[in-house]
Amino acid sequence: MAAKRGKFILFEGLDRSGKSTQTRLLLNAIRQRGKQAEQLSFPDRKTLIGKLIGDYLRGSSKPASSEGKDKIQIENSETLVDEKSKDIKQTENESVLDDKAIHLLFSANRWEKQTLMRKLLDSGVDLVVDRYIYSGIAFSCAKGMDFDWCKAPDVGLIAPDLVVFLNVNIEESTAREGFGSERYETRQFQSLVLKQFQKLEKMAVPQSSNHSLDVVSQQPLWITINASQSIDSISKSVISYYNSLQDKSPGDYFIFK
Ligand code: Z5A
Ligand code: MG
Repeated sequence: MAAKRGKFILFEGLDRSGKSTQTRLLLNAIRQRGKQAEQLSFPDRKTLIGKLIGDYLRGSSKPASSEGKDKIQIENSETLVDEKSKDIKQTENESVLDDKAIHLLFSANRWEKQTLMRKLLDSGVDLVVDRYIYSGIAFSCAKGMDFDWCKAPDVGLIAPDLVVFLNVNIEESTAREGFGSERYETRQFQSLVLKQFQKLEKMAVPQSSNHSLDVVSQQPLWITINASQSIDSISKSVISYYNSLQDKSPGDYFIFK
C-alpha cells in the first residue's frame, strides 16, 4: 500500500475564539486513534524571529497605525528628528515596528517552519496548526494595508487541507479570560479583523452540506463553525470534518497561491 502523507488542519479566528482549546482537543483525538500528530502555533514565539514578534505584540495595547507618517518623516529628516525628539523617545519605548516590517516577520516565522512541516507531513504525521496565513492577512489588512501586498510573502507556503474558522461573537470573545493584554486586543480592532476574515471566507472553497470534501478544487476547504457553542459540540464537528478529509500522497500539498 502506498504511503500517505499527514493531514494539515488549521484553526483560525479572532482572539479568544477557542483556537488553542480546539487545537489541543483535535490533537488528542487523533493521537487516541494511534495516529501521529503534532501541533504548531503561529506566531512561534520561541524562534529568533518569533521573539521579535512577541516583543512587538506585548509592546503596546493599541494596534499600530497603517499610516506610519511620523515614522517615515523621522527616518528621512534630521530636522524633524530634533524637533520631535520627545515623540521619538516615546515611539522607541512603545517598541513600534513598521506595519510592513512586522507583517514580513510574521510571514518569515511561517517560512522558517516549512522544512519541518514538509518532513512531518511526508512521514505521515498530521499537523494541527493554531493560526497561519489567514491571520497574517486579516490582521494586517485590518490596519488598512493592501490585500495583494499582504498576501504576497506567503505565496508558495504549504497550505492546509482544511481551515476551521471559529466564528465567535465579539462581545463574547472579548469577555473571555485573558483578553486585552496584547497589542491587537481591543474590541474595535477585533471587529476590523473579523471583516477581513469574512472576506477571506468568501474567497475560499465553501463546505459542502454532506461533509464530503471537495477533492477537485485546488484550494483548501474552509469550514466556519459557530464558536459560541459548547467546547464539546465544536470539537465533535471538527472531528467529523477531519474524518472526511481525503488521503493524499507524500509531496502532494495544496500550495498557497
Ligand atoms: N497575528 C498576526 O498579526 N499575524 C500573523 O501572521 C499571526 C498572528 C500568525 C497573537 O496570537 C497575535 O498575533 C494575535 C494575531 C496576531 N493577535 N491578536 N489579537 P496568539 O495566537 O498567540 O494569541 P493567543 O494568546 O493564543 O490567544 P488567542 O489565540 O486569542 O486565544 P484562542 O486560542 O483563540 O482561545 P483559547 O485560548 O482556546 O480560549 C480562550 C479562553 O476561552 C479560555 O479561557 C477557554 O477556556 C475559553 N473558551 C474556549 N472555547 C470556549 C467556548 N466554546 N465557550 C466558552 N469558553 C471557551
Ligand atoms: Mg491561542
